[in-house]
Amino acid sequence: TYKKHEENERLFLRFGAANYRAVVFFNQHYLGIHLGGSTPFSVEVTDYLKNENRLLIVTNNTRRAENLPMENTDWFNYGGIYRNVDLLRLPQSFIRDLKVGLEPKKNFNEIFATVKIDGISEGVAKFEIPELQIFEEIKIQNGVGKINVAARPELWSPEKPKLYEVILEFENDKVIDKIGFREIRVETQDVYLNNQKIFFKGIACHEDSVMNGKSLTDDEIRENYQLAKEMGCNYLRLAHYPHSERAAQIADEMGILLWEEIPVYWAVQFDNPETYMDAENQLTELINRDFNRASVVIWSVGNENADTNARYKFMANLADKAHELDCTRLVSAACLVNTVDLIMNDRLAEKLDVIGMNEYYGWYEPDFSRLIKVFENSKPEKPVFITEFGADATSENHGTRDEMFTEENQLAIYEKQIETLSKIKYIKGISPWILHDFRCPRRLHTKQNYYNLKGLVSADRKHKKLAFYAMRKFYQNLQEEL
Ligand code: GCB
Repeated sequence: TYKKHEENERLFLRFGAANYRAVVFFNQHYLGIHLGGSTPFSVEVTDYLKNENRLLIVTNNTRRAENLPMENTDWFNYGGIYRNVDLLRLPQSFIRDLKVGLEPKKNFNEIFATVKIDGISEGVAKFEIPELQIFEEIKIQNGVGKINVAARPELWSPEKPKLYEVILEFENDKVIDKIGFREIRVETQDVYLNNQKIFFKGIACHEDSVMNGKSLTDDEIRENYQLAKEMGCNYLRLAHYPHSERAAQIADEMGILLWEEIPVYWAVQFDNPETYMDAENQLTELINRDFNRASVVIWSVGNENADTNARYKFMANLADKAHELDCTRLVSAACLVNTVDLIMNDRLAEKLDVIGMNEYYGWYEPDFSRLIKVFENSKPEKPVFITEFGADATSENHGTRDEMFTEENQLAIYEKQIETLSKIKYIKGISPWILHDFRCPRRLHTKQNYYNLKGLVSADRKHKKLAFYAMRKFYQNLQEEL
């Protein structure tokens, strides 16, 4: 039932995510279709409002070869409307977009803001950061405005995740956000956060909980970050699709650096323009959603695909797009080792700021000497992140170091990995696979029982496996060295 609040109000429905094709009808009017199961979208219903209203949303989770992710995923993809749906009551003219950040290469002395207005296209917006004594006006022309302001904010970092209240007002609309200011950049083989070299002590993470599937509560997100912190991490790789927007908001508050990714994952139809559109749209929606989150420092354009010409073109275009949309972050992708020549020579590296690399020596590939060769043979000109390594272990299953699926075996593989990786100077970040065990329909081994068991913590987060402590020790020692 609809009751007007204000004259001339406009009503929108905003879907946090619908997995993975959604068609929206309102009072029997077709309002649109959305593709991509992890990013938000909105529809305006103003023109179709009645006293009694009927909303119909058809969500189809059948994965298709030409979309992303395609049919085969190593996680349980769930389906339906699994994030919040909000009803927005907005004035005739409203703030459609506000992007705020620290202007790069300005000695931390300048803040920028860009604004998009829907409705009246000329006017003046009020931009304020009271704590920094910023009270400015932004001139809006053709629905857009931009300002650069001199400022000296306290910088956001994992040690001190300082956030400022930022307010924008235009006519009768007002948005308030909490925003941190930081600068991330790469120089030769190093990554700098606020001008200081940083090692990314990380862990990968899926969006999956025993109780709530993909719809993690805030407490569950905090629990994940707390576990990562306990392991000594300053960083998480949110694999393999955009996690909820709360994940980045909470990371902003708790001081965790994030890698965010789109599901360009395995056997993508790289030749198909429809597939490219899907990828670029998901990337654009993700960047628009999380642009103001200081915690997000890396956009990943995908995971584990062989270096073919079609794939190079597809992913190079995505990397260019990410750079074009956002010059305040780094762009990366999780690439594969060339296992024939034992070298990292993925051509996509040209387009990336940080080279991500997945490798499973000790698990899928038993011969560790080959990993050592890979590092000897590779001469990357950029920082390398080991975006995955790992091994399955059933929680509390104990045995010898050679016995697969035991915690001791997982530990043995981690120890060998740590020993090898810690000697490689160009490795500037590590995110083993993975924080906790997660549901996975492909994992049919009797030990796995539809779970991927590479977690360092059990699926219910109650038990920490032995390798968790090995990682913790490694990260703690790194701390002292730095
Ligand atoms: C990978 C994939 C990840 C899998 C993992 C595994 O390389 O990127 O999605 O879950 O290996 O456990 O095999």
